[in-house]
Amino acid sequence: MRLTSLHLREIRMPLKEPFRISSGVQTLRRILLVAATDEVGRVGWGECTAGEEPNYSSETTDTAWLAIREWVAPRLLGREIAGPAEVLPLLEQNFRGHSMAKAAVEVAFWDLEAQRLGVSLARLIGQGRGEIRTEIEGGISLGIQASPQALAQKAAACLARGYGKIKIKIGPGEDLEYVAAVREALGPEAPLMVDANNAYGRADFARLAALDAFGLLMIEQPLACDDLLRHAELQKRLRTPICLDESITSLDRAEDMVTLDAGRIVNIKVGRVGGIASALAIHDFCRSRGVPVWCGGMLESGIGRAVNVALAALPGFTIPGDISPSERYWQRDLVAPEWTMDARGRIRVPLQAPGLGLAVDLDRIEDLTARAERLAAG
Ligand code: OSB
Ligand code: MG
Repeated sequence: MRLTSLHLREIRMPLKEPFRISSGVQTLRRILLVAATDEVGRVGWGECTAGEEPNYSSETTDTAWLAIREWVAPRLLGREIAGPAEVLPLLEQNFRGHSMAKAAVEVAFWDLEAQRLGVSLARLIGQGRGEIRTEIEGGISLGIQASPQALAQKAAACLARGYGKIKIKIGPGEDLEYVAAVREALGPEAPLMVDANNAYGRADFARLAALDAFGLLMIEQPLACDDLLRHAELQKRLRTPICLDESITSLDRAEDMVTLDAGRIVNIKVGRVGGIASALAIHDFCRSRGVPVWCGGMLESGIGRAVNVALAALPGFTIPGDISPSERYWQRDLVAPEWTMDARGRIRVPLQAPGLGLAVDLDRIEDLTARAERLAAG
């Protein structure tokens, strides 16, 4: 396959409600979309998961735009490429970081390949990996709220709505009381977890150990993203499994996590690990080691969500992901049909239509576009 052009667009989509985590708040998403055209005129889509500010990782919408224009596109445009699995190796040579920028374009190659073969993305990536799911369980990630009571009310409503997992964001001072209130509201059996987004340090180990009392499925990324050793120390003191998110930037880091026992569950995000090929490698490794994985979210539009749904259909994704229907985030999404979740909390995996399995609403994208740039083979 050969790319003839890459069309970058920044679209602006207000979230229905602000999303606050320990490291910052998001209200308006500035999403970078990539449309890649191949030599026969097919168009593949990719969504960059970088945020507006460098609080989750060092990447942002603006740094990703720069990285794609200056370094990603020149390596790929006009070049004959055997398949989507060849893209990341080309992008990794003497090109550090910028995983979300790389992934946005890599994903478009997978969409193009699936279209070329006439199969859904889920089937393409599921090939040789056993039975893929026809539906996945939805999960929700709730931002930090004004009070424990407000959060507990929201969480209870989500459980009643059918979500298969409730995740709540925590940070120092906004933790034990919040978790206690939510556990009380949901009952002892409800699938509940917390995500700290790097907010704690060694001085907080006792406080984190107190979370053991709440029967949580896991504690996600309590410590700094580059600190596997202290995660291992903490895991020794916890009964609750640690799940790593920000720390897992590659297959190597997942292997390190297992070697060091720095965590026992992995949150896989395509953007953070540099694309689908890397996500698949992490999935395969974790599955071979009996380490459960689940698919994280980055407040994606319907395009990025399609990738998450396809990934979550793989057999190693044994825990519901942070995958919610379109209506949880947006007044109106930019795909048709929008992503829906039934009363049992199930989201259907599109397996019939080739590629992402849905129509991208170009008029809607045009309306939301704040800037655009076309990059063509030189
Ligand atoms: O840490 O998982 C996270 C959103 C933005 C940045 C980081 C995270 C999240 C989520 C969102 O938890 C989950 C979703 O997309 O619904
Ligand atoms: Mg997280």
